Amino acid sequence: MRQGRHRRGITGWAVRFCAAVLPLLLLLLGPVARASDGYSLWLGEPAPTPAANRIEAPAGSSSPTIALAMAELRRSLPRVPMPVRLVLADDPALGDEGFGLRIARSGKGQTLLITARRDIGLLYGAFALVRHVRTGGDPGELALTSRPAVPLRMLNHWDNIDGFVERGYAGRSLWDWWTLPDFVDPRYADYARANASVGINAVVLNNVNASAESLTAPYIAKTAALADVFRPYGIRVFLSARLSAPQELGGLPTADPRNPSVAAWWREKADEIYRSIPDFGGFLVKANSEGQPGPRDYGASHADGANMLAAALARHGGTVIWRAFVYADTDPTDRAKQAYAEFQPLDGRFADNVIVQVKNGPIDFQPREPAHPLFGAMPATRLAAEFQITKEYLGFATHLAYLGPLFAETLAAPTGHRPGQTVASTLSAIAGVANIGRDRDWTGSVFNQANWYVFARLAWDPSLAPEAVAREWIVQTFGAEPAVLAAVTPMMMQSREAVVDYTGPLGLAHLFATGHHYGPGPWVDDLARPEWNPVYYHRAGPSGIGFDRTATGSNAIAQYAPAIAARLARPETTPPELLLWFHHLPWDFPMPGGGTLWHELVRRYDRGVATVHAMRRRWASVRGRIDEPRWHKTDSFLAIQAREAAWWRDASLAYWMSLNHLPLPPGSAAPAHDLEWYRQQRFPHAPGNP
Ligand code: BDP
Repeated sequence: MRQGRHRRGITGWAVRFCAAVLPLLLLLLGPVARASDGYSLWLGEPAPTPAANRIEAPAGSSSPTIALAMAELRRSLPRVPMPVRLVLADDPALGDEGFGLRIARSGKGQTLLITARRDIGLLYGAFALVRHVRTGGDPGELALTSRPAVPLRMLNHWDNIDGFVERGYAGRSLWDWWTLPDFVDPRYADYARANASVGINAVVLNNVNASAESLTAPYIAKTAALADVFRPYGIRVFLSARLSAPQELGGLPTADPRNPSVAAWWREKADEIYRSIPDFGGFLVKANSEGQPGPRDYGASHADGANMLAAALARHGGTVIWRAFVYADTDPTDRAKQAYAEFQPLDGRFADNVIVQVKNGPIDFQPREPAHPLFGAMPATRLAAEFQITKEYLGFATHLAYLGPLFAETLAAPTGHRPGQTVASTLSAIAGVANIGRDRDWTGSVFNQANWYVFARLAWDPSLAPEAVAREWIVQTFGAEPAVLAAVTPMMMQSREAVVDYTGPLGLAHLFATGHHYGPGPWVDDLARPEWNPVYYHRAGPSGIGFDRTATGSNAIAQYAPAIAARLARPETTPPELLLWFHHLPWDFPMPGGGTLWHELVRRYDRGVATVHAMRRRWASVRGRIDEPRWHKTDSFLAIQAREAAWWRDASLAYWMSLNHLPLPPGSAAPAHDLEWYRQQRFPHAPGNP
């Protein structure tokens, strides 16, 4: 007995010793990555001595964009065993922005050719070549052409001119409006380079909840300074326009788009902007939504408003991007139906240089939504899909949620209007609400950089698999170690579904606390407008839960093409992920896998929390293989996420149980606190809340 105790003692000591010393040894001996503060994004730290490749410029042509392509290849291309030549060639297959990468063989040996019709294609081709080689591709095997699926690939910044970023979790605005145009921060060029590396070609600089002041002469001069920086990178600037600007700035008595003096004011404003910014992209407009002014204030339609602005921009080649995200407090119907109800009847009435920008789902950037019914339903109108890259509803900057699967899910969704038609195939533009701020790592966490990256890669090519993009990002961001790829890929791929599971499984949505949207508030029922309250969305009570959007309820399903509507009409044929989005069901509704709806709901909450724990374990396993600053910050954030996933689960279950009075299934832990405790949590300083 004594001996046994002694042996246990030695074992215990050895375990403690190993636990303390082994990580240190690993750190000293292991392939520790170079420290990074995240500033260089996926583009990598500059090599101490650049590879001595031979790079040949295109004959007889030179432009700032080509100079950037040459500089990028010199700076970032690892050593390749042949010269690289940039060639401008009029190959229609390449389109305006596409490029080809291939090997030309001659008596003198091999040359790696980057071909494009325009200089921007050469820059994109240069970045693609660097990406190919840095992710392990063989330069000797290159034979590809690539052109973007949609002509406009944009970031929408929700930045106010006072530096505050609405729904921003990465610090203050990147644009220092105060010191522009005199001081042009070198960071603006770094931003443009990052965007060009993944094919972003348009940026809206200011918040959709716009201030008219952005359109005054001083701000036009500031915008022009940014446009000058972005131009060689192939990026055009747009501004959000406040529809009441003719009144606020011009002193007109009205902003009715049908009024000739209003139209004249916008024409002159457009002329003024184009004098400083000849390639100005145009205006983004949020009208008659959440209190913004718009044509409906005057009984005019969205088409009246958009077409008036379009006329002002048309002679300069500009575009109006008009958002379909509208809902009005005067409209008592299901909020999910309002955009379609207002816009679909206007199909064919928008000018050619108008694009209607539709959020990915019918409500508001929730962790999961069905695709918006407008996609495919306005064949005579150019449409954009709008995604949120910033994680307003997915845990801000601290929760790890790789959004590739979310973006891809919408882009690949069938519209049902034509055989084989997907959301992606209906688009003229793809927009993402940026997650970028002045934080050193740009996006508040290293993994949020992946969301900027995957958004842009999918905007270029919606058929890319999110997992392949994740792997490509991991290798460029952390290096090519197999152990890192093996641990980080599943972390990323499971992360978005984990957030869905612990915040709103089975199609529940909008259960967030008021205003800041940080943390759970499914019980909130006291806000002025019905659709501001989570109880409006889940409709839970003693007998069941979910929003009936079938014919017996709001009949929102009738906005989808018949084949899709027919499937959504019955719970049995509705994807379980969207069940409670479309159906109100009894708590004991039998689920396909056996068990009741209540048990399945709890199982998913538990699964969400468990996945975050698994993510933490995987991250722990790569300690020492990723530089300490980025490893440590992510580790701390995962600890926050684990705590908050449990908080979401517990608060939600405590609330559902207060309604259904059902016990938890065996093995599922009781919430840590009573419901009242969760209801009392306050976060007055949560970031990003206007
Ligand atoms: C909501 C945000 C709000 C935005 C709005 C929009 O909470 O800050 O202004 O979307 O897209 O999700 O206009």
